Amino acid sequence: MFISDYQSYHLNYNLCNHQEKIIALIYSIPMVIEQNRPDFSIKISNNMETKPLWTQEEVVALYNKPIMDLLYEAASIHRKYHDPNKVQVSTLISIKTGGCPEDCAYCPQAARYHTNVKAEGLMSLEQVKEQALAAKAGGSSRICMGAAWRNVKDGPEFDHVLEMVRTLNRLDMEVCCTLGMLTENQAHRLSEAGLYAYNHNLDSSADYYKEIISTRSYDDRLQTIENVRKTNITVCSGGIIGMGESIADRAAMLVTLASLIPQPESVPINALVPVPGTPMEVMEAVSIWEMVRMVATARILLPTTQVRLSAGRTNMSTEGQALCFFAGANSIFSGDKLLTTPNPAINEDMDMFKTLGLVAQQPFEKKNQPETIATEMAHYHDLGERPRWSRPEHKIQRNIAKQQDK
Ligand code: SAM
Ligand code: DTB
Ligand code: SF4
Repeated sequence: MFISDYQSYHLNYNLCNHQEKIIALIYSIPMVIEQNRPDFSIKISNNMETKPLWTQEEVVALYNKPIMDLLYEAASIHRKYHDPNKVQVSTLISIKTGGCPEDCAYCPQAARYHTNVKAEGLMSLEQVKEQALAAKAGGSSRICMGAAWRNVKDGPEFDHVLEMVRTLNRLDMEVCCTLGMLTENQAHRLSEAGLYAYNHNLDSSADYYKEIISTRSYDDRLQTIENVRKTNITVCSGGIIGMGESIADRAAMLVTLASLIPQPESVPINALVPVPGTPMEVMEAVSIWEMVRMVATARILLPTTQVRLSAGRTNMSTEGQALCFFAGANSIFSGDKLLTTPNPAINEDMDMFKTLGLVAQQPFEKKNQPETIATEMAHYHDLGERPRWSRPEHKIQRNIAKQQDK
């Protein structure tokens, strides 16, 4: 029902484009009905500025446009939907670092790679609260708690994370988590605790994904996003550029993100941080022009989304970042550390905001603060879930080839 309503809107749109007025009139009936339903009107407005169904080829052409044309187009859309001088500021807290069983080729926290990251257990509530308050004092409106987990398992550790969510929501900050794969019941439990956003990145195109991760599937990722969508939690999902993917892969990833219904409220664009000891250590840093093109293309496909300039800012000048903000980026991670790698110092970012005349977005400007439901009143409980998800057999050929080159 949900999908077919949306498809009937697309069909209607395409028919109108082809001037098939009589047929369009017939198909417009469900659209008119749907427009009176509040949630569907959000979906329409999410896709209004963009061609509803972008093809990968069209997006590649957009990405490759002369930079002035691309910037003009993206900035025009940006100004229509957002205050161009306002930037949302999030701070990451690594609540459980390293020792992860997955094989994500970019990640310094994967146990199988030999990086400088030391595995640590779950952080205490006091430490998280202290770091969150410091971030709030530094102008941050959102905390994103990251755990080096493959997926969430019910039990004392997840209960502890739920308590962290309750605690931070009481600080009147937007609370986000990135804990790996999540079942629908777990998503509901986070929602009842007062979670504002859940980050789960697609990371790459479905095709290129096989080159970077073999321990879980792309469909697992989409399923987790779908589970989050069944709750009141907003979706944060994006990817990484600079892992050896083609422009067609970048376009395909954006098409997948733009086709989610509704589109993600937040899309982080990360430039790969090539960490020594990971299979990606040899990758060259992405150029600022690739970042500008990726942000601009994301902005055009995702008009109402907050596009976040994420990992990789330490390599970018103020001028480079200014171009990204002009192209439609309106969110950053602040704080001198991401999860395990460096990020620009807070005072550098404050100077940049001052130079560019940017102001920080206040918490809950885009959506009301979620209510924290006391555990005794909760509808969703610990089911003892220890989901297996998929375990694809695929081995990453590309990394083996790289090892042999050495
Ligand atoms: N373990 C959870 C998961 O994978 O969903 C959450 C934490 S994981 C570190 C969150 C995201 O950080 C990844 O999906 C990836 O996009 C990003 N990331 C990790 N290492 C990175 C790197 N070296 N450079 C850029 N982004 C990176
Ligand atoms: C996202 O897209 N990027 C952030 C956050 N979401 C979790 C993480 C970046 C991590 C960079 C590598 C590190 O610091 O470990
Ligand atoms: Fe583990 Fe997440 Fe890193 Fe993959 S990205 S290795 S799942 S922490």
